[in-house]
Amino acid sequence: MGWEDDMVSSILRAEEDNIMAEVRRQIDAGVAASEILANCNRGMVELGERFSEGSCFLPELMFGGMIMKSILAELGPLLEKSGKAAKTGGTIVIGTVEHDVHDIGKDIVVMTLRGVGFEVIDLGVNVPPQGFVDAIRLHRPLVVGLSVLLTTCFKAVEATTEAIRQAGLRDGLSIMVGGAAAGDLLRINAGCDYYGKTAIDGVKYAGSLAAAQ
Ligand code: B12
Repeated sequence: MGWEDDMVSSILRAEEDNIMAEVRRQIDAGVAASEILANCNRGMVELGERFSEGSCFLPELMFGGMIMKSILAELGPLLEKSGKAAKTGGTIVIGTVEHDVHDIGKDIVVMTLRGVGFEVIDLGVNVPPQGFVDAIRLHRPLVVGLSVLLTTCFKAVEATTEAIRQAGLRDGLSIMVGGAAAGDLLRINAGCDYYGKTAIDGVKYAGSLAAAQ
């Protein structure tokens, strides 16, 4: 079994010490932070599948979340470091939509965007539509990012884009949506401009908009 599979099984067994030691070993060996994160993500997806089929429960999801937070604390500075030299420019407002408290994927998007030089206003989780509207008025971003992990929160995505439109802020603003529950159908139904499957997709999209300015 390679280190990649070791990481996945450490997440599934909630072996935080093992996985943190492995993360540090891979950093020292020069493996890219994004590659390490992609493997951890595989573990989280499998954890979610076990939860939905009833072979693991909420405490396991919570442990998985806590381990991912520790991993992000270790890898975040590496993801963000490259941004100090980069000059992508532009502001991005991002948050997890109302009634959804999942923030690990959003945090990865935030760190990766900062890593390429964007200024990112992170609104956190459970952000009501008005929270996005107020932040757009204040910061005049190039892009707004919506993260959604629960299918029950699709309505919150729609309510957010609608509130932005009603506030007269939609023209010239790009809205991207992502997170495990998101997809192209949601993008279309909620009137977003772009669906990003991964953090890197979101960064590429924002980068292409910044370059076109
Ligand atoms: C950890 C976890 C939790 C933790 C969250 C901890 C935290 N701080 O975030 C806790 C325990 C709190 C939790 C709670 C719940 N959870 Co939960 N959770 C998960 C789990 C296992 C992992 C999520 C995760 O962090 N993944 C890792 C990150 C890196 O992946 P990601 O978020 O998808 O992000 C990547 C991309 O999607 C993308 N991305 C993310 N956001 C954005 C935004 C933009 C703009 C872009 C471009 C890209 C992008 O970038 C990231 C990196 O590439 C998932 C399983 C899964 N498949 O996702 C279930 C899952 C999301 N949870 C689920 C459920 C049901 C719940 C609960 C309702 C359980 C309950 N009965 O209480 C509650 C809801 C709480 C709430 N109101 O939000 C279901 C949702 C099912 C559905 N279809 O709606 C899932 C899918 C599990 C399952 N298969 O059943 N959960």
